[in-house]
Amino acid sequence: MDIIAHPSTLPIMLISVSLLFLSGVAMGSSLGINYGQVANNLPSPEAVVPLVKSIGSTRIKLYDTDPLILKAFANTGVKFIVGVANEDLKKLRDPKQALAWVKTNVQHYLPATKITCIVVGNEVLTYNDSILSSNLLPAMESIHIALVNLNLDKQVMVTTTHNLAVLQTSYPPSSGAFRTDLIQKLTCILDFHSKVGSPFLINAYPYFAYKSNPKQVQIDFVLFESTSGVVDPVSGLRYDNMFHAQVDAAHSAMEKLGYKKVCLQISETGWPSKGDANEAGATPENARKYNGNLLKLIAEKNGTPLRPNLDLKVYVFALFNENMKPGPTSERNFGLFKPDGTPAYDLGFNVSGSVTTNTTSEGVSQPPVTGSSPADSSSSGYLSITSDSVSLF
Ligand SMILES: *[C@@H]1O[C@H](CO)[C@@H](O)[C@H](O)[C@H]1NC(C)=O
Ligand SMILES: *[C@@H]1O[C@H](CO)[C@@H](O)[C@H](O)[C@H]1NC(C)=O
Ligand SMILES: CC(=O)N[C@H]1CO[C@H](CO)[C@@H](O)[C@@H]1O
Repeated sequence: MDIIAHPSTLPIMLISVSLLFLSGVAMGSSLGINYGQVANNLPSPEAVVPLVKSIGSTRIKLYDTDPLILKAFANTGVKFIVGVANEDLKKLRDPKQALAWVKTNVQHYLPATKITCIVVGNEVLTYNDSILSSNLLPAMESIHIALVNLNLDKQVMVTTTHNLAVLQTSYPPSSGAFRTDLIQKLTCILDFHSKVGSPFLINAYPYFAYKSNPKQVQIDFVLFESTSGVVDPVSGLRYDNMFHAQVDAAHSAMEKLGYKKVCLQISETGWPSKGDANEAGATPENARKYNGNLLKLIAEKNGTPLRPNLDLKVYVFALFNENMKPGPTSERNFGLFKPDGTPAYDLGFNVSGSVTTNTTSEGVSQPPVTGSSPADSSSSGYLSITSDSVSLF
């Protein structure tokens, strides 16, 4: 049984989904979080700045180049990854258009806003749209050449994101292999990464594997709470969570094509706190366990069984619940925070820095710091919807 099934039901995130990189200051970790904007009730980017700071974020990645966000985060030291929408790939394979795009959407904000990477298209290859797919690498190349011409290629990387479904085989992890019909394209893309030194990005959701097969898949294994784990019969490596198994399946697939040295990063992962009746596992408690355990894992910097020394970069999906996302209820409930800035559930981790209680220009109240212990100072608080200072760290 392929316990690491990839649902083709992965969220359609064509537009305006952005990513935030969290760096747990207290833990010295490097965690990212998606800052999606498919919603009509989110706070203004200015109001999001303190929220991001409160959770120790130092990196943000956008699927677009939202000027309001890029301006709001100027001089904050936060590093940005910005995005090109799939529908713009066709245009941007033209080097002239790519140069104009980079000038307007990247160079314009430098150096005040630290844009470090451009994600060209999201999950393009798994749309099975041959025209869209054929524009992917040319667009990546044109944007890279534009950066070279502007002398920005050393500070701004070019990449794209892939759905885990680019894998044909994902279990056991050592058998990880790309879909045969995508191997040619992926080889060229990996070759590009290898040449320019940019990372290969995968969106990986153990949640979907669980949701599609809740009777067979052990919840403890997907929530990082397994005690026994699973041994890969070929490599002999023991996996105690599905996330690492998915990541190493991708590592194996890359290695099979000869690209062991290209750096793999996880551009999206997460767990919804709410779902429809038929969406097993979508609860606040499971979301807290998944994201909390993930944070802990990343803070430990132990790498994966196959790559024990890897400082894996992971971006959690998402900063906010997004009320305009289509699909089942879970799609609108992946956020760590509600649109008003209060936690969507007991996040189980501390925040550093103060969170303002002032009302924003849009009338959205910023979260009060709640649940602080009496000894807590006003400069640091525990962001929790419970008064119980449960913390994983
Ligand atoms: C794309 O093609 C693959 C392989 O033929 C198939 O398994 C998958 O379901 C298709 N996905 C979509 C979204 O059509
Ligand atoms: C989290 O914050 C609370 C309240 O300030 C504090 O008591 C607790 O020790 C903190 N936990 C960690 C792990 O920092
Ligand atoms: C308008 C408003 O509520 N302003 C407050 C913002 O927060 C500072 C610091 O707590 C207060 O001093 C302001 O009065």
